[in-house]
Amino acid sequence: MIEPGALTAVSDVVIGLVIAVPVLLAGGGVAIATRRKGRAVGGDSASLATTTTTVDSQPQAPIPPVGEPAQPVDESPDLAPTTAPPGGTDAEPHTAEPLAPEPEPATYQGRLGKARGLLSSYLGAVRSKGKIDAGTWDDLEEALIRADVGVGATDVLLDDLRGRVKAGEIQGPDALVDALKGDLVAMLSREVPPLGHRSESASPASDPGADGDNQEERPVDVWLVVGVNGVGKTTTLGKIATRLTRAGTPVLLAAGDTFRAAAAEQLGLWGERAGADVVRGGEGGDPSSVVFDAVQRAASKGISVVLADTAGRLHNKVNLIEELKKIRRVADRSPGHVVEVLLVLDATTGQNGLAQAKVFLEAVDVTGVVLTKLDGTAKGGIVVAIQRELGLPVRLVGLGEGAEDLIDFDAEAFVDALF
Ligand SMILES: Nc1nc2c(ncn2[C@@H]2O[C@H](COP(=O)(O)OP(=O)(O)OP(=O)(O)O)[C@@H](O)[C@H]2O)c(=O)[nH]1
Ligand SMILES: [Mg+2]
Repeated sequence: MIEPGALTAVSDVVIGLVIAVPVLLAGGGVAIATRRKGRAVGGDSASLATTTTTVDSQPQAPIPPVGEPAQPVDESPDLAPTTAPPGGTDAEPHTAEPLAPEPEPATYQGRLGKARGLLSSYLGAVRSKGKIDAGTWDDLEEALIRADVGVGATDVLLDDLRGRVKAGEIQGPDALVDALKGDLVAMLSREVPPLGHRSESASPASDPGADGDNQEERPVDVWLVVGVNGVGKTTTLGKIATRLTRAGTPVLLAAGDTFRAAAAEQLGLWGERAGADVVRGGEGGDPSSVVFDAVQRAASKGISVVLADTAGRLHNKVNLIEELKKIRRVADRSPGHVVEVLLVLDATTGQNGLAQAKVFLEAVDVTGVVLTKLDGTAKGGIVVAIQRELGLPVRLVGLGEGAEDLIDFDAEAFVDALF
């Protein structure tokens, strides 16, 4: 089982790596090496330090109080064995090789190419005027809309600033730009539980199954990634797997995109890199069955986290929604428990991504957004629109294709980089 705290610690370590303390880089490397030897993970976090690859020495998550009864499952997955190579379903044993030393992690400052240039050139013009006039407001409005902040959020931001200029609270363009920065940080800041946190309402371990004999079963936390084709779901899952295994939390990957064989192969490569097994089914098979098998296998091996990929074809919206609902229901069967449903959005699609997102929100309770490809031609302001219009927190940001190019969303660091 994974302690919520362990993931906070993972986040903390990553934030530390990314943003501030180069000294920690050495610590990250140590963590990888020691995990491979099955020893305690080093570092200053007690919760990480107790994590090893052996089942019995894994930390026990405190069992939260039972909130909700077990979810009724009104639809059985096709539990017939998923088609797989002879010898069984699926888990492809990987030959664990020591992970390469942790590469330089991505940072907002280093990677937000286009997004940075766009806003800062407008803001530079605003500052250089030396006074606030009608043109200033036009420039700010254009800058925010061009940066994908969205019309609604732009109006809210500018109304607030106009009021404060009128009241004499803000004087001069420098103070105005600083105030805009502060407003954006405030708009983007949210209290969120650590990623992978098991909610109070879920307690598979104390949920007596139909036959009442699984009282002792340890819960398996399931993370799902959802989103349309090509947004970066599989890549994101691979990055998350790398992050968790590097921090000493073993994971099992579920190739829930059974739409094409290549999807499972792609996940297999990430599994090899991260040192995680992959459970896969046959092409065209029932994805919920793959996820079910993965949870069972994880439980039997004492692995407390299953990361499940899904297919993202939107051309048949009704089927997609029904399929995702079923995957979620099945993943939530004890000992499985869904802790994260991460909606992956491609930042380069800008405002169009918001419309896509709404389809997924209808299907499953999304816990947060992963915004990918912010290193490319994306304009960054989409983060504001997502949090405001979808009411969802952006949790992770993709800044490249490498395993280390996924960082926690941090409102202040993000806005700093944009400005
Ligand atoms: N530059 C950049 N490329 C990314 C990022 N995330 C993913 N990609 C690339 O985007 C492409 C699609 O990524 P996938 O992970 O295959 O996307 P997917 O959502 O799983 O796609 P389907 O399985 O077809 O639905 C790949 O070439 C990835 O390397 C990112 O943060 N930055
Ligand atoms: Mg994929």
